[in-house]
Amino acid sequence: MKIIKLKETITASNDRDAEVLREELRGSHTLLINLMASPGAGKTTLLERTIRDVGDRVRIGIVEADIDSDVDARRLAELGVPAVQAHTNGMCHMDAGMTRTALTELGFREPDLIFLENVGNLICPAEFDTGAGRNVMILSVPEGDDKPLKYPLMFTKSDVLLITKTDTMGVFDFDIGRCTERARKLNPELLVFPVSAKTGEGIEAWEEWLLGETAKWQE
Ligand SMILES: Nc1nc2c(ncn2[C@@H]2O[C@H](COP(=O)(O)OP(=O)(O)O)[C@@H](O)[C@H]2O)c(=O)[nH]1
Ligand SMILES: [Mg+2]
Repeated sequence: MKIIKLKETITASNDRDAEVLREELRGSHTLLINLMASPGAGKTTLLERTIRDVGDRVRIGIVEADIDSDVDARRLAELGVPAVQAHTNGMCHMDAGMTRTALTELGFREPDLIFLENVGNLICPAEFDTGAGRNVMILSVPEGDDKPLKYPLMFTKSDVLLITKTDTMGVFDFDIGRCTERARKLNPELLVFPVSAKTGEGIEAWEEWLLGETAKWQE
């Protein structure tokens, strides 16, 4: 497992760089998923579960972006998938240039599906197009169902909302219907999957979507 240090990209247009990267990924039939959420929402746990469940059907690669540490990339590399840990030099997001550097280190032509676990927070990652084919965000039950009201941009930019830790629903006042309604007001196309990475509840629907999307990028 490699650790790389990134610098913010100096570029005329991140959006254009992201488009170019997306096209290259399309050309190599690799679906890049940008996974965004706050710290502790359950990104790495969901990836562990997903790799265990579908890792024998699609070739998966991992880019872990963090300000420091390599614990997440190690956790996932232990499952036998290629993983790169990217350190963002204090920055709270990944841009397209940083993503390209990390993907080049990983080797992005081999995998069918690459997850970029973006830096944990609900604000900055949503502001930068990484070049990913799909944006997926996680909101965990303990965070509360009002988050679409407070952090609208990420809900607007995402294709999928995973509501995780549904096994804790009895302890927290979280209303899935209310959360979905608030999120869909911002983004009517948003797909919502309530899941628990712990019990496996709802995971099948997420993995079915994932395999379907990966197959589309193989065409
Ligand atoms: N009860 C419960 N705990 C979870 C679930 N998913 C993750 N966790 C816990 O939440 C904490 C943070 O998880 P992690 O995957 O490291 O979050 P990340 O910072 O978003 O990558 C850990 O203690 C996990 O065990 C879940 O579905 N249910
Ligand atoms: Mg993590």
